[in-house]
Amino acid sequence: MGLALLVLIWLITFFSTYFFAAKTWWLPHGAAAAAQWIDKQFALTFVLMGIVFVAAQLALGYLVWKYRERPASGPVQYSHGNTTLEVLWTALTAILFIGLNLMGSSVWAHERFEPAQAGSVPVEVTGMQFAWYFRYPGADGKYGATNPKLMDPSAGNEAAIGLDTSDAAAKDDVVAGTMYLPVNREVDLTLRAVDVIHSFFVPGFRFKQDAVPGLAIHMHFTPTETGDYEIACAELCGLGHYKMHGMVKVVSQEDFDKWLAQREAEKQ
Ligand SMILES: [Cu+2]
Repeated sequence: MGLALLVLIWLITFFSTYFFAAKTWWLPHGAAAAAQWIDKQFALTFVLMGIVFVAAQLALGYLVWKYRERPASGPVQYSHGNTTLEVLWTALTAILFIGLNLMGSSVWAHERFEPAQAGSVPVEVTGMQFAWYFRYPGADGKYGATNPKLMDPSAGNEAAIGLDTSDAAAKDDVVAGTMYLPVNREVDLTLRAVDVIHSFFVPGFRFKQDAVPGLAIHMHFTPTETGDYEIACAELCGLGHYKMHGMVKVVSQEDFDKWLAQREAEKQ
């Protein structure tokens, strides 16, 4: 029995480590400025945790086998444990955990606490059950007023987020169900949620941030390659959560300007 458990534990360890090492299910290609830093941090965390995981599981299998029940085994003795060892591994775990957090915090803090560069593209993201809407402030650079009483989700776009068309600043606001972004320009994001907490997750940009009702959360990032990128809601937000899906289209500055001008024209 001891030997069977040893083999089982080591086999589970081997296969679970193999799928990570072989990158069988891995992140898509990173297409944002911060992606390489986030991937480095991600890889470092995985390697360190992988070493701890493999060592602990190998030791577990070995000890299960070593202390198996044998005919000659005496009565069981209870051990108090080893206080020095307990203090040591608790301290090491704390150092590892806090250290990795400190190392990774600078990339996140840069996207969160430092303001976006001058000349960045302002986009407001609104999450609602179960869709994403993207608002561009237009030529005046100002988002117009919204009013919850004017919200009509079934009408989509401007009406869905309750844009108050009587507000002068709202006249040139463009609202779309697909996010268009120009390549290599920083995006100044404002995240809002209508009903419950949603999470704006673009795996290709390594970007994830909760959208919380009552808060306007500012973040910024820079897409570096043109193409289509999937948006997922990463917060279980209700029955339709699975279909709360969207697309980011990263295009050239020229195509972006053309698209925005076309949307402005459609509004008139
Ligand atoms: Cu959601």
